[in-house]
Amino acid sequence: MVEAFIFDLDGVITDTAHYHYLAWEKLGNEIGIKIDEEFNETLKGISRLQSLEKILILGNKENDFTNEEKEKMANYKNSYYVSLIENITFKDVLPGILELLEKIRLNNIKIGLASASKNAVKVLNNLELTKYFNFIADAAICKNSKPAPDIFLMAAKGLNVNPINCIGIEDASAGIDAINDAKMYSVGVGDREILNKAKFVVDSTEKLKFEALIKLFEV
Ligand code: B16
Ligand code: MG
Repeated sequence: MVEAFIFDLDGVITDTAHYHYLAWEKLGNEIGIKIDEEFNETLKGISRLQSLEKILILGNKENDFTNEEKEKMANYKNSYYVSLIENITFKDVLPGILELLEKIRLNNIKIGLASASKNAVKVLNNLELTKYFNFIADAAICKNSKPAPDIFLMAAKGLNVNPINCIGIEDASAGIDAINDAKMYSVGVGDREILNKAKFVVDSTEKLKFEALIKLFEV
């Protein structure tokens, strides 16, 4: 029996990946590292500081900065990102998500959030979706970020459900690994080849249908 659906945020509920990209691109320009959209794909689901480390490696600058400087750079990126997400509204909810949340709630199944983003609460509020979530796992106090299962396990614990009775939904390969390691049923949204470890994949959020997901889980 499905006890809970646990959602990733960026790339599943709304498409903030582009804003993350614009913010990293701005920082990259300041420190002489060119970041393109293809490279940005590799940052999906990865924490802020891990993303910065990857960017520095890309520019062969991984040994050029102190931890304090790295923190300053991450804060600089985040300030710009936060200014970009100010303008998000309910119109930015991805297709099919509101219907899915409504059906899950109507069926008395719990809903959790397992995002790597420390801005998740702000984004959910701007989308006007907070009321659907029974528990929002806090990335700020999560020890190991995706692909570790910690944030999904934190969500299951907060919801008081058994992980094996949860469906996790993710757009990033690191997130699918996290769901699988948490022993949840993994559903991927996006490219089948990138998400090849997911138990079930759809190519867009509008194909996330409640009845089909419940059936898959119960087979
Ligand atoms: P922040 P998700 C992730 O969110 C993003 O995919 C990733 O690109 C970002 O670096 C990470 O959140 C941290 O975000 O800088 O706002 O704390 O996909 O796990 O919802
Ligand atoms: Mg994501």
